[in-house]
Amino acid sequence: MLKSTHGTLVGMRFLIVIAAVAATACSPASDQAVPEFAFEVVHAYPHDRNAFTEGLFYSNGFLYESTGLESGRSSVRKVRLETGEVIQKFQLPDQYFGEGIVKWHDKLYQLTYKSETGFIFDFETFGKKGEFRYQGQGWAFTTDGKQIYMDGSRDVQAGTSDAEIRILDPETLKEKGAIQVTDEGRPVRNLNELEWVKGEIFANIWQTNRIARIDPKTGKVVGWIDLSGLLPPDGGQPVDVLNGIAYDDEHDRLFVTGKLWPKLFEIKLLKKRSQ
Ligand SMILES: [Ca+2]
Repeated sequence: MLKSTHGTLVGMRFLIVIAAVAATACSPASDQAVPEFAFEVVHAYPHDRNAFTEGLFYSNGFLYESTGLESGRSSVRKVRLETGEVIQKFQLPDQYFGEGIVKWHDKLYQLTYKSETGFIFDFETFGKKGEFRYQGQGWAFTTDGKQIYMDGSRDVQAGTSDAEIRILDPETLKEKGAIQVTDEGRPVRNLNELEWVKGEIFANIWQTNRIARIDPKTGKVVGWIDLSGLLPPDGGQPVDVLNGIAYDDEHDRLFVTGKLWPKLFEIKLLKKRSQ
């Protein structure tokens, strides 16, 4: 009996070792490293260096931009890509800090930083049509044409955001789910300006020069884009961080800019050679 039990235990231990080896083989840490991408500038365009860019998307030949900061610096703008000229603008009341924007049919939705209040505008005229509420801070919006994706900054007092992307119903703007975002098993926080690009969500990591490429089905980071050196220091007015991604799906053009940057860039991604 004892021998038999011992034999079973040895057998079980062997099986556990096999299972542990198999689990290690399948663990994220032993997967191939997440690919890194560098960039090549295709074109540089002028950008309003007083625009504290918080939201950006492209639609039908124009850029749409949301700017932040209080005291009259927050706005929604329609911008001519080639010249950076602001051709239409809605100025937010002084107490609001503009954040992410997204187009939904004939409407444009805008988040604000800590007011837990969003605005609904007419897409063509920027006439205000209503407001909506949400929990926590508002950082970023994007859409795949089916639903709306929002950052995960659920705590209005927090200095960082949670490692997730909220999914909203595009008509009611109520949360209907969330994507937990991980990089090789580790949570990825501070997902700022978002953009849906060919089935992935691109996210600026706040206060870095990096963009995470996220698979929305799994939440896993499937690539990192390193934009260090994109904006060379010019010795003039100080600029803030990289923030702002827009994608033109008709012509497959990817645009990026930053807060108070004098330029907006069309870039192409280059896969870095493995280290
Ligand atoms: Ca965007």
